[in-house]
Amino acid sequence: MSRAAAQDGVRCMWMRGGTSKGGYFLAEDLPEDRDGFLLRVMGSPDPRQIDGMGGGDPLTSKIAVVKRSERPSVDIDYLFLQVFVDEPIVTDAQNCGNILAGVGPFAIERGLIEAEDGQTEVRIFMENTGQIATAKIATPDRRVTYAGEARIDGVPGTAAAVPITFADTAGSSCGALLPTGHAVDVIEGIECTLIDNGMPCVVMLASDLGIEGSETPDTLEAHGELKAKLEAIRLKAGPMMNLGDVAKKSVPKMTMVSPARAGGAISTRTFIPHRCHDAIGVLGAVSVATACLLPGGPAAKLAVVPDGNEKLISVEHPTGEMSVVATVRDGVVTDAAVLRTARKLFDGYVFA
Ligand code: NQM
Repeated sequence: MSRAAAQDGVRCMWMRGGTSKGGYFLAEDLPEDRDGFLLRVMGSPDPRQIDGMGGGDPLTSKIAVVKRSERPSVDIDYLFLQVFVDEPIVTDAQNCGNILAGVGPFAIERGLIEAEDGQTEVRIFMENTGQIATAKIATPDRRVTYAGEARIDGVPGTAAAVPITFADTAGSSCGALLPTGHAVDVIEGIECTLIDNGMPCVVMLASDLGIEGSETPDTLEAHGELKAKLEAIRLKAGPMMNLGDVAKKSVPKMTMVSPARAGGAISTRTFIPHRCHDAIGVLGAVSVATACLLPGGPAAKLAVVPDGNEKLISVEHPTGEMSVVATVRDGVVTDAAVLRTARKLFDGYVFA
């Protein structure tokens, strides 16, 4: 740990992005021993992260690293880092569409992008997967505002809308939408769809795993037999999805689907991969929504999907739903849009 990072602190903004929370840094501000520094910042490894900023949950132990982009037609580059809570691991093996919601506002606030009067469109290169997202940020009088009327499930109150569009996310980490070439693979006796439309996910029927699919995350986290079965499937799915040995990786995510209960397309419970998500990840929801469109796959057996090329697929989760608007051409999802919000919580210096 450099003495400066420990004693003088490092410039950092803490933000809620969607249903996640974490530290946002300019790439140039991070010390050389980046991972050691971030573990100290979060207080990992420790289940409570009591000696750091993390909240004892993978969803509040997240980092965005942002810089001005040198790529054509792109404004900024965003690298997402997951800091494990109870292991000394910092990984870039996954992307995060929730933390992404804060990246545009952060870049404008740090002066990397000049705001328009009203709304500023920010094109973001997602370094983890090499793809581009476009976020629209509310900027009345050329200043970021976080206040607004948009509501997303899993976050109390309302905030300024941050609509985000993803294009060409198929095979983001696995090289292909269906890395095995099949809509169904049987692993440990369970029918699985191994899919990556922005986030590597294993999609299974909740009923095949012996659960209803409406249980609370706490109930599912206490279900030792279920967790052992999911991990056995995950460790086999990893190499099949071109992810290699996933024992120490946060992908693939494990989603169990059941019939929608609140008028949506499908209901989900997702392990990410060892804790059960209170909601569902953004790109996780895009991948699950895409799985709903695969004839013969477990999700398509249950999903209620509208006709037409612009499909609103409401993915239900433990604290509500996430609406994915998928554009479908010739049976292929070409792009997907979601609505998120973000909030600046503090701006200052964090000490390691
Ligand atoms: O899938 C949690 C989250 C995520 C990831 C996770 C995410 C996404 O809710 O794009 O947002 O699956 O680890 O922040």
